[in-house]
Amino acid sequence: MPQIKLYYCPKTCALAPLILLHEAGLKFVTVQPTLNGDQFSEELRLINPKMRIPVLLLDGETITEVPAVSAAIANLAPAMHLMGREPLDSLRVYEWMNWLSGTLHAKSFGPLFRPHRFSDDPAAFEGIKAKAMESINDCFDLIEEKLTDVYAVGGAFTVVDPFLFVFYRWGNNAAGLEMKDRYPKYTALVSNLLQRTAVKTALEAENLELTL
Ligand SMILES: N[C@@H](CCC(=O)N[C@@H](CS)C(=O)NCC(=O)O)C(=O)O
Repeated sequence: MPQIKLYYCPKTCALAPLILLHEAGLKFVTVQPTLNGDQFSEELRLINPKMRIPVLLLDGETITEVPAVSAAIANLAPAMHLMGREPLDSLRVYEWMNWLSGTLHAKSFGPLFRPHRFSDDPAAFEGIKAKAMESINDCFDLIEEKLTDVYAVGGAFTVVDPFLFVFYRWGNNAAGLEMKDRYPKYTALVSNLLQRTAVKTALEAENLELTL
């Protein structure tokens, strides 16, 4: 059995790999890095110089970035086809994960949560957050348009679904959007995920809620 350690914090994008670890039925431990205000304390730098979570320690290898961490967990449970069953499904998984990470997370929620990283001028923060909200709305509209099923890819659960779950939660709980009214297909995907034991276990373990 591999030695698995996930650096994790409640309410963050690290919820996606946490769900995947539960889905894959793997034995693992979680570590919550200490916070210094709204930044992680310096000791995380030794593990991940980017000072971000999730970080997966897998038999001594350090893996960072949600798409790579998710793929690493998928590799540990090949029978589950978490990166997609067919070659085209896997391409769709890469397409989703790259866009969710680079556009919805980094370019949209990033400036909403931390506008100070985008300007040194506090007077600019409200404008940055407004632009971030525009981008979040555009991304959610596109997600709603793309979904045809309660799973994002290939009619089956893949690593994309828990990542979509994270952003739905942020849209609902952090950005204050009426997700249920505005995005029926996205809501159906999330509602379906909420029935899964792994999702329930991950949410319960971290005392997180999502009421639809
Ligand atoms: N591109 C990174 C982003 C990771 C990231 O920004 N994680 C957030 C939690 S959702 C974090 O560590 N934030 C701490 C900070 O921004 O200081 C990934 O996909 O893992």
